[in-house]
Amino acid sequence: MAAATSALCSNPAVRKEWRELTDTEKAEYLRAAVCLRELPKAKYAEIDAVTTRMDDLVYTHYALNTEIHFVATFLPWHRWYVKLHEDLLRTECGFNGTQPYWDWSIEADAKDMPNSPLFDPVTGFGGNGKSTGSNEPGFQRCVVDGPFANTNLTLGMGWPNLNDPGDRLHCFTRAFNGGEGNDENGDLIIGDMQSSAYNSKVMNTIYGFEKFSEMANMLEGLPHAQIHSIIFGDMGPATSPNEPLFFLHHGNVDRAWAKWQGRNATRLADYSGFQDRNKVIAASINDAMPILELDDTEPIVRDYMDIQGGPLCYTYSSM
Ligand SMILES: [Cu+2]
Repeated sequence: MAAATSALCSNPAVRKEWRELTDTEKAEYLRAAVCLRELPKAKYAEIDAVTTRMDDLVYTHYALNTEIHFVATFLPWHRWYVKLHEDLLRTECGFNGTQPYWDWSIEADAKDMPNSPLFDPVTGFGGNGKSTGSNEPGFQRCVVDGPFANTNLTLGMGWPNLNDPGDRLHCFTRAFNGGEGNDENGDLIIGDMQSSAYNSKVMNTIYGFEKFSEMANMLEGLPHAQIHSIIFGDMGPATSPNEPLFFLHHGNVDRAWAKWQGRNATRLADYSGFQDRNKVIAASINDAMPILELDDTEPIVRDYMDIQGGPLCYTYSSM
């Protein structure tokens, strides 16, 4: 324990749950998140579908899909990515707060995901997509309220082409569902949006694992994946950072890992699994993580194991 705590940063930033923010703090985060979607791209000069600063992040996540999901690096890679996004909000959009997270187990325990305050049109991210009456592909179902419904914020990649290389302009959209298909009118069945996949019972099972690989597999495969699936629309495909809630969702996934780690020296160094989905190349804590053009130097897993060591200095309001 001594070795792990000796390098602790002295004044960690506190990432709060969205509901803990004041209305002013919420508005400031939403402002900065919109700002990043309005700035021009700084990377990927040769890729036409990438036009905004946010697209730089979306394209990176999309193009690396199979290298960063269902492989060992899932958790450290997304820890790095959420931090990079938070840094860009600060350096390029004047954000003066801290990355918030979304503890969706609160909605799950209440079986009330469709009415989450995060979908509030004024103090949140807007709600479910709605039919627009348009015949134009990509514009038939759109989020129509909240700060991201602005038509100036049309998106260049992803929906409705899902996992095809995307260059089709579309509106920001969500398609809430319970994973049960459509009703007799053709509308998606919402139900309780599969709350049993991400409630506190599931999280306690995850916290109970002894090994990193077991904990990480269930965290990624169950609550993490289901949140993407039940919100759907832009949250569904590999271009999911198009959905602004992506960063609050992954803040919570990161919090779950950090909570599991505690300040336990063994767990802060526990990293295992495979670099590839075929499970051929064993993962090492000294692996460099792929980032394409998004940043100048490839981050090393070792530096992203501890949220209060190395390049990181933050904590969560509830651990
Ligand atoms: Cu991801």
